[in-house]
Amino acid sequence: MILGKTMLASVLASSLLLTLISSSVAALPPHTSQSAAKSSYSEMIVNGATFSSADAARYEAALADVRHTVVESDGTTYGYTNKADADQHIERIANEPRAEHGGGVSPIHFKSKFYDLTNFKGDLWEVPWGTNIPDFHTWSDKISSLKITYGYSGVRLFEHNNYWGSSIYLAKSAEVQDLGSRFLYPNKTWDNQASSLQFIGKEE
Ligand SMILES: [Ca+2]
Repeated sequence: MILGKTMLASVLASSLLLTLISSSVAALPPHTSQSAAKSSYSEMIVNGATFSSADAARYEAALADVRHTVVESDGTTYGYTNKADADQHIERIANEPRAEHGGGVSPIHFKSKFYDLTNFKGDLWEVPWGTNIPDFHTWSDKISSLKITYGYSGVRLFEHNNYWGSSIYLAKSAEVQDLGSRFLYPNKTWDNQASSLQFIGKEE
């Protein structure tokens, strides 16, 4: 096929455009933690009021004191300023009747999945039920999405080693495809932040 001048020019222009696009993509640092205000925070209930992120700056201001997040199995999310209030909520979830999980399957067979990238992609780390991890080592500040697959209990992630700092509790069956949508502090999300993990609940 012989290209006319106009067509050739247009082919050149689009390949130039592609070059520009790929170089700007390549210029982004890997695993950007999106520290700028997000426009897509998950809805959070604090003191009975529901906050959504239509206005990220207002959301961050309203939730500035929230340190502990509780995500129920259906994704409903609560924020607490005091750890004791979050503890109480988590205990309530952990003590819910679990008749639906009968059948004698030992929880030891359940593994939760943690991923380096969003949308359950990238390096995968599987953690069997009941293994508290005070220090993620190479997985510190790395998790970007997760699936809590245990039938019996949830998992609480902490910002720092040794179950210290802010926390986010994820009930059984909770999935988070992008921790960048989970508020940690103003200008900071849970993406690439968790450093230790505790199991909440007991084997039956
Ligand atoms: Ca990551």
